[in-house]
Amino acid sequence: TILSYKTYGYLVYCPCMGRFGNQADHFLGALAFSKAINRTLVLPPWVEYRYGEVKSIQVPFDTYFNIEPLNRYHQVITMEDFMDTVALVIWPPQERISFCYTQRVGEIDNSCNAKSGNPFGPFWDTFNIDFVKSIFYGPLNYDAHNSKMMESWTKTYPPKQWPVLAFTGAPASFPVQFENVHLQKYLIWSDDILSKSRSFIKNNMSGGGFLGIHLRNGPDWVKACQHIPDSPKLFSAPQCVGYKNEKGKLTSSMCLPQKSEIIKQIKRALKKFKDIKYVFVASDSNHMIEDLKTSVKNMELTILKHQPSNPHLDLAILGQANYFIGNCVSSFTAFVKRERDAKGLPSEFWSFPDR
Ligand code: GFB
Repeated sequence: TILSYKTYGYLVYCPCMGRFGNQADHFLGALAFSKAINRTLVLPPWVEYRYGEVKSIQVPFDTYFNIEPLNRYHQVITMEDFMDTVALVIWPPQERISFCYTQRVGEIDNSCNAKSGNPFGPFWDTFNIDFVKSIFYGPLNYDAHNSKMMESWTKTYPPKQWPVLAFTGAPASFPVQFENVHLQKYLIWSDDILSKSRSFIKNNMSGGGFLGIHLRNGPDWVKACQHIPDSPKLFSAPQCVGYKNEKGKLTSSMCLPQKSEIIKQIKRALKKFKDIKYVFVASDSNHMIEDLKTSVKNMELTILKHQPSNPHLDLAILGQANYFIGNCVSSFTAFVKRERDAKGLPSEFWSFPDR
C-alpha cells in the first residue's frame, strides 16, 4: 500500500468560502480539477458555522454524501482517512506546504497565511496541520477543461516531488463552471440523509404529490439582492440567466420575489400538476406558512416545513419533489436544481422568465 500511496499525488483543500451551496459548487470544480491533473481528491469536511460559536465546525464529508459513487468517477479518500493513513507515510509535518495563487494578507509577509482567520485556522487545526512554507502557483489556474494548463500543473508539480498539493482555498470557481455541472450526478446523499428525508415524505406527505419551494429571504439575502443592478450574474444567477446572460436579464424580483408573485407562481404550478396535495417549504428565514395557507384555503392543500431547521434534509426533500420552484441567485437552490436535472425532474425559478 505504501507504494500505491506514492503512485499518484493527492490534492487537499479547505472549502473556506461561503456556506453549503457555495462549498458544493466549489467541490464540483475541485473534483474535475483533481481528475484532470490525475491526483486523488481528499474529500474535505464541510465547513459549518453555528450561531454563537466563534470558530467554524468541520463535518466529515461522508456525513452527508456517499463516497462510493464519487469513486466511480475519480479516486477519492476522506480527509479523516487520508490523515490517519496516507499522510503518515507521504506527508510528514516538515513537508507540509500550502499552495495559493498569490500571497494572502495575514500574520506573515509573502505567505499564503493558510491558517489566518476563520474558517482557515480552525479547518487545518481539526487535523493538527501546520504549514512550513508557501508556494504561489500563479499564473497557473484550475480550469480543468484547458488541457495545456493541466499539463503545466503535472510538469511543474510532478507527484514524485510533490506528493500532496494542499490548497488554501478551493481550486475551483464560483459559481460552478458550466462544464462541471454534470458532475452533480456523483453526489449522492448518505444513507442517513436519504432515509430521513424519505421517512419525512412518507410520514407527512403521503397520498399525493408535493411541490417543493425554496424561499431564501433572511436579512443577509435582502442585503445581497441590493447588488443586482450592478451584478447581472450575481452568485448562482448563471443557472437561469446563462453564463453570458444569454437567457435573460437578472431582476431584483428573481432574487427576492414578492408575496404576490410567489402565490401566483405556486397557483400556476398547481394547475399544471393536478396530483399535488402538499407544498413543502424550505427557507433560511420566513417560511410564509400562514400567508400561503390563507391564499390557497379553498384548495385542499397542506403546507408544511421540516422542523427543526435542517439545511441538508431540506435539500434532500426538495430534490424528491414532483415539482420545484427555487431562487435563481441562490447556490442552495442551485444544488437542488442540479440534482433534479440529473434525475430528469422538472424545476423553475421565481420570477423567471419575466412574465
Ligand atoms: O448554501 P448557501 O451557500 O446558499 O448559504 P446561498 C446559505 C445558507 O443558509 C445555507 C441556510 O447553507 C443554509 O445554512 N439556508 C438557506 C437554508 N436556505 C435554506 C433553507 O431553505 N433551509 C434551511 N434549513 N437552511 C449565499 C452564501 O447563500 O448567500 C454566501 O453562501 C453569502 O456566502 C450570500 O452569504 C449572501 O447562495 O443562498
